[in-house]
Amino acid sequence: MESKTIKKTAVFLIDAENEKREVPRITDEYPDLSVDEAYAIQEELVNIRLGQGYRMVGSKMGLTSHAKKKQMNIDKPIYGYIFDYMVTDANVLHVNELIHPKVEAEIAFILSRDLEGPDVTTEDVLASTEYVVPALEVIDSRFQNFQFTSPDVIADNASSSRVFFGSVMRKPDEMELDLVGVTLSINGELRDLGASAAVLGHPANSVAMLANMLSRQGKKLKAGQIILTGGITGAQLLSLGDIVSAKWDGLGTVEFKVE
Ligand code: OOG
Ligand code: MG
Repeated sequence: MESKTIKKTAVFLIDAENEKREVPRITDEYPDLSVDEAYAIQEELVNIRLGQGYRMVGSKMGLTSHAKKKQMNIDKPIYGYIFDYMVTDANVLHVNELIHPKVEAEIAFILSRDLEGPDVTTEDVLASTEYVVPALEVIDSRFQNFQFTSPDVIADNASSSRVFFGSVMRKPDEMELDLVGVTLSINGELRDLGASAAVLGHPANSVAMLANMLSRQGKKLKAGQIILTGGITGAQLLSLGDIVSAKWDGLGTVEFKVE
């Protein structure tokens, strides 16, 4: 793909997000779009956001659990980035800012030191983690009907949209991080549940995989960054008026209202 087309496609996706408009898949027009080209579009999109003055606060892994892979019919993990405008302190999701949001329960890591691949291990991640926090990620694919192939969703910054963090912070050695039970409820009704081992056997494996994937692009994970490790359960579609509440064993509760 020519660099002109990469730029044009990144702008197309940014416009869709800004205008809250679902758009056709990139692969409808470019069926041969490769994973590398898709990450090049994502990188362009990230640079446009940085150029607009937004700050990158972290990164995310996606499609790391069986539930998510099955739901989206894609079997390889992907990554994307989280910006400051995606994180809110208030427990409110403004649905009129989004297209067709879904929510998923995750565990997030904050690093105490940089992690640079290749060959980053789970032990390296645990030894470099300042703390873990619970997170509800709101994903909002810019593609019609929330349907896409792997290169499409990579180009679309892994559907990143909003994130709500919990206030409980734990050191990784304070808990069995692969045995964190989580329940996800909407309007008091249990919608899904799981354990954190659903994420690649251990959520720290997801961070290690991300560090190793980034190293192929000469990039690394930086201290202080937030890293979302991926939905433990399938994502749930949200509607106006919903009250979302998730509980993590040992990590408390995160709640928000869809307004
Ligand atoms: C892609 C993003 C997936 C996760 O946690 O698995 C993701 C999507 O499903 O739209 O964030
Ligand atoms: Mg996610």
